[in-house]
Amino acid sequence: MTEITAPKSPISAEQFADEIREQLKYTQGVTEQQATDADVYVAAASAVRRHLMDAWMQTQQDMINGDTKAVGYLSAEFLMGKQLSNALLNVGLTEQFEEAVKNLGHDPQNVIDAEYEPGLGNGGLGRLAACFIDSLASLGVPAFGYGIQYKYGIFKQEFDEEGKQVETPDYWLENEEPWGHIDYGRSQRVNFGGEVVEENGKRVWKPSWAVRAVPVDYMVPGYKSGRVNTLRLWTSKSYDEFDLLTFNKSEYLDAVRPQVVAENISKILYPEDSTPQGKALRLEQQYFFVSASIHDAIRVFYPGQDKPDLTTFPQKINFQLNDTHPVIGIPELMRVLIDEYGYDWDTAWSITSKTFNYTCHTLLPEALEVWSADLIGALLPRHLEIIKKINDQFVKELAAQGVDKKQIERMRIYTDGKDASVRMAYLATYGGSHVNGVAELHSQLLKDVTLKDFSDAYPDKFTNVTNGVTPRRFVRMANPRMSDLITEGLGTDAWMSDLEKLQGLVPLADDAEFVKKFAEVKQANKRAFVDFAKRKYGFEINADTMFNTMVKRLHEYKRQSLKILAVISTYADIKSGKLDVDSIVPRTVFFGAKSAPGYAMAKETIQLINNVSRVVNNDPATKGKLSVYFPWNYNIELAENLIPATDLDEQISQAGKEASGTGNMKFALNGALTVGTLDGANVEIRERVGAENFFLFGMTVDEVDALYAADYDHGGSRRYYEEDPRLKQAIDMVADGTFSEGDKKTYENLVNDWLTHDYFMTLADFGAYMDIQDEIESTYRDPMKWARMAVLNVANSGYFSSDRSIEDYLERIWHTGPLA
Ligand code: 26W
Repeated sequence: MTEITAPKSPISAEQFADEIREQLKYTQGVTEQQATDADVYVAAASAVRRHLMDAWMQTQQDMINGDTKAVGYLSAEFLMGKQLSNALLNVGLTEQFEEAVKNLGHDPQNVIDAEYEPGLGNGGLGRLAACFIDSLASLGVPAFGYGIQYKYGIFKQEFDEEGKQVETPDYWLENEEPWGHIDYGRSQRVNFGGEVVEENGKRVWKPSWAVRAVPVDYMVPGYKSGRVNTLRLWTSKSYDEFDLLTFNKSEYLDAVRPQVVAENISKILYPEDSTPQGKALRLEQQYFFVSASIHDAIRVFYPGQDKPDLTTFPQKINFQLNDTHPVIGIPELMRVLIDEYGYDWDTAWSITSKTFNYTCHTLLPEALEVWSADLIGALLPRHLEIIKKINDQFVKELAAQGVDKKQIERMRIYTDGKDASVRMAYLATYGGSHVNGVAELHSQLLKDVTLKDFSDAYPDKFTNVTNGVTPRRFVRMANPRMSDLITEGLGTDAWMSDLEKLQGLVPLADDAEFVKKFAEVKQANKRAFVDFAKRKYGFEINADTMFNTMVKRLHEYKRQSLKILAVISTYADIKSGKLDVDSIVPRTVFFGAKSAPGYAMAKETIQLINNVSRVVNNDPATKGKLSVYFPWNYNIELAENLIPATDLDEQISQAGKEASGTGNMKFALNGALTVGTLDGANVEIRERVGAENFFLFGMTVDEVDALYAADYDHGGSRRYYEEDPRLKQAIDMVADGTFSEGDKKTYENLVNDWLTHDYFMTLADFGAYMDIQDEIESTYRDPMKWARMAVLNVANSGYFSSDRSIEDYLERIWHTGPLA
């Protein structure tokens, strides 16, 4: 097998070892002999940063001096994963690192493991932002990621004895963090509160408090592009570090209060996905990072200018709004242009509406943020005035277009009355140039349902950009064995920056030798995962079983409950003797999922899965042929280890609910087959890999709608329970205490919901889901057939590279490209 040819950097392993020694001695003050794995990690990271420094500076200069428009990716979340391996790969030092670290007497894997994974995101939306900035840098496009450096990322998940989720704080900055560079000189003032007064015929905001936004800069190295972009994450600090007057009165706690309040803003990532909470602190966070970023961009692109010509701003940078979270940026840029730089309304509007674009990442109406006008008024009174004025202009514009009154009422950005509120998705749609969904089906549903009125009034604004994932992290780094085989098969590693090249593997699906090697790689990955899971979780997993995985946030619409009910049904059949355990395909089912801390139904599902795992894994009746594992604290590291080892991936959301999914892409690219519904990007994956290489089941969007129309969610589900004995048996087993040591109350809410409501139609899809399992089993019994299908999944999934997504954004939305 040919070795992967990492891009060679001009230095040798020996030189790299010397650089690590130098860091250890002169920066960290430890001798080579004393150095722990963690010390070597910090030293290696610092050395890598130094290697990137020239390219980073050059990229910034070229961006400021050239005339290539930049992209500002505004996102409340960046779920980056560990940085060291990725940086080594992109800068071409992977091999030197391994040799150098061995020479220093350390195991490279232990050094890599010493990095603490930052969890500055909830799930798909945050990870997409991380993939996108990797692709932007790899394509050489000048770009900033702008976000928040939360002190506490997504909570760490543990399970208690009863199998319940327990959340503990994730203080990721506990140890030295070598990647972020804090740059006090680029701080920005961010104001809040107060009132707006009339002065010389002008509206003037008199804020009542302010915080200092301090940027922490992360380098974003492109793969083989020689370009290094910037991820600028803001952290909040107080201006009044110490209120001396109060302190002199010896009221110590009061004296530090302003500091505590200010630092609260970037203290914690909200762990809710899907359902926003209208909390003041959340709005403060949003305004905090967006205001700082806008001012930062003006300073970057008009350095040292007191009176910059900001009519050119949209030619300098376009801001992408990653969901509604940064949408307050629209009134903020209006305010900056009018109040701070003296532009008239129309000029300001022309600049603003050309600067922003909006990506929607959801289909759940409850996930579209709506802020109470009172809250915005109290925190940002001038912005509320501007929003009202935008709304007035909008309403007039619609009336002039002949839109009827009723429709205009439905579309209002600002709704009057007692519960006056601001709809951020509508503000974003009106205030920006383009709106996009994240998969074909999702973009279509946005136009047809969620934002239909807007699509009727502004059809040209709407477009689609199907999501993608970075092949560097999720193929090359996560799956080196398969990557080597691909490189061998294609005779080049150019696929890593042009993933459509994987198409070249299609003929190899008929090469028995190649398919056999492919199956061996999968088996080796499974054994490697068994070792990893033993070390990390103490699990004893049998690698000679089908690895069947469902990893994603825990949400009812994603339907982890469908999967666990299917497992329970099989278990029940084994117990009752209906199913001969020796006749089934041995299977290991993996779950990974965090639930929002306040989401009761999701938490009950977690508890159920854990207890099914406990009961099934310990029952001699299953003879180890059916097992369930739920490694806690699902994160990027676990994804990188589990995805390459997976045979069968679950993408079983109710049709019309998952905007895209990106896990589905990672699995297909790593040679797992998918069992899935026609939802999100599953539709496009199936089109590309071929219907015959995808296990499709379940209702379509239209069938789901028809069932709602027939009042399914008001008692309709019960019929399925009564008519399908497999389903009845499984639900009864949950209800009768089998998975709660006899207690019938534990899963009461779940069971009641299934039988009376079941909004996401788990029961209605259960039969089809059980039926497809037969096809899955018989396919798996033919290992070469399965492996051939897996090869075709890999070969035809090159489209799902985030490089392609970014190319689409460049062409359809940003209209810019690489630096000259
Ligand atoms: C707290 C409010 C809130 C609301 C929605 C927080 C976060 C969200 C996100 C939109 C949730 C999210 O992560 N959406 C996912 O975005 C991915 C990237 O586009 C898609 O692949 C997923 O289908 C979508 O659920």
